[in-house]
Amino acid sequence: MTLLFCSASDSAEDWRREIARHLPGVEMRVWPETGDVADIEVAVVWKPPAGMLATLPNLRLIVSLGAGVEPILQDPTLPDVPLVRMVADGLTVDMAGYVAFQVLYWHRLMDGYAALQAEARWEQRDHRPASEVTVGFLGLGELGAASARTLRTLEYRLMGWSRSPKSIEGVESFSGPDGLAAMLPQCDFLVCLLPLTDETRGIMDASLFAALPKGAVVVNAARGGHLVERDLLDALESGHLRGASLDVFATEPLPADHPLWRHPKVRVTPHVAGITHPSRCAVQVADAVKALHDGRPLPNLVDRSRGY
Ligand code: NDP
Ligand code: OXD
Repeated sequence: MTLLFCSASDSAEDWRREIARHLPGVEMRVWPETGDVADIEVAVVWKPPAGMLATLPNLRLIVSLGAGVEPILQDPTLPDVPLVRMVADGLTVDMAGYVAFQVLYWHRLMDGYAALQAEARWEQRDHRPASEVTVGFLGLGELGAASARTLRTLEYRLMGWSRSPKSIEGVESFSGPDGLAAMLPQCDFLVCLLPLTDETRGIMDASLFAALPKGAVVVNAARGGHLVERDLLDALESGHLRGASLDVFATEPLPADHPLWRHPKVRVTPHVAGITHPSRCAVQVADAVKALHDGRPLPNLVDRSRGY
C-alpha cells in the first residue's frame, strides 16, 4: 500500500519514522513528490492544497492530522472517500494541559504577579477557591470533556454546552440555544472547543460576551473563525471581559501589526494548544489504515453532513 503525506507544518521525516514503525511495508511518499498518483490509496494530511486530493484517482481513505477537519471539508473538489480525524491521547493530553494552564494563569492572578515581579514588589492578593469558580465549555467532545475532567481534579465548578446532552461526572450539561443562554451567565471562564462549522462560525461575538458575567475570561483553543475579534477587543476595552487566552486566529500566522499581539489583556500562542506529536499519534493513523485494509469500521470517521 502507498500513503501520501502532505503537511507544511509537520516533520515528514518524523512521520516517516513512525509510519515505518507502525505500518511496516507501507510506502510513504511526501507531497509534492507523488510519483505515480495511481499508486496512492491513503492520504495523511493537514491543510492540503485545494484540489490536491482530487488528483489521486485510487484514493480510498483520507486521514486528517488535525482533530478539526474544516480545512479539508472546505475543498469543493474533495473526493467522496471516508475521512477520519485525529483523536489521540497525545493530542488530548496536550490540549487539557493548555486549558488548565490558561485557566490557572488568570484565576491565580499570574497577570498581576508578573507585573509585581517586574517592580520587585512583594504583595499577596486574594483569589477565590477553585470550587467557587465556574468554567464553562463550548463543546464537550473529545477535547472539551478531557479538559473538563482535568480541571475537575482541581475542584473547579464545570459546565459544558454541546449539541447533544452529555453525562460526565462533575460537569453540568447544557444543549440547544436555551441551554447556551442558561450556561453563559454562570461562567467565570468560557473555553471554546467546538469544531468550526456553519453553525458555530462567529459564535463568540458581542451578544455572547454580553451574556457572560462582568470579569469573565475567554479561552479560544478551537478555531479563529469562532471568534469575532473586533467584538472581543471591544468587550476587553469596555472592561466587561477581564482577559482572553487565544491560540487560534482568523488569519494565521497572526499578522505582526494585529492589535491582539500587544493587547495587555490578551495572551497569544501560535496554534500550539494541542499538537499531533508523531511519536504519540502515528498509532492512530496506523489503526485507520489497518481498519481499511481489514474491512473493519473506520475509527473517528467524520460525518460530512455535520461538518465534524
Ligand atoms: P469533537 O468532535 O470530539 O467535539 C466537538 C464538540 O462540539 C461536541 O461536544 C459537539 O457536540 C459540539 N458541537 C458541535 N457542533 C455544535 C453545535 N452546533 N452546537 C453545540 N455543540 C456543538 O471535537 P474535538 O473535541 O476533538 O475537537 C474540537 C475542536 O478543537 C476541533 O474541531 C479543532 O477545531 C480544535 N482543535 C484545536 C487545536 C489547537 O491546537 N488549537 C488542536 C486540536 C483541535 P456533540 O457531542 O453533541 O456532537
Ligand atoms: C487540530 C489542530 O485540529 O491542530 O488538531 O488544530
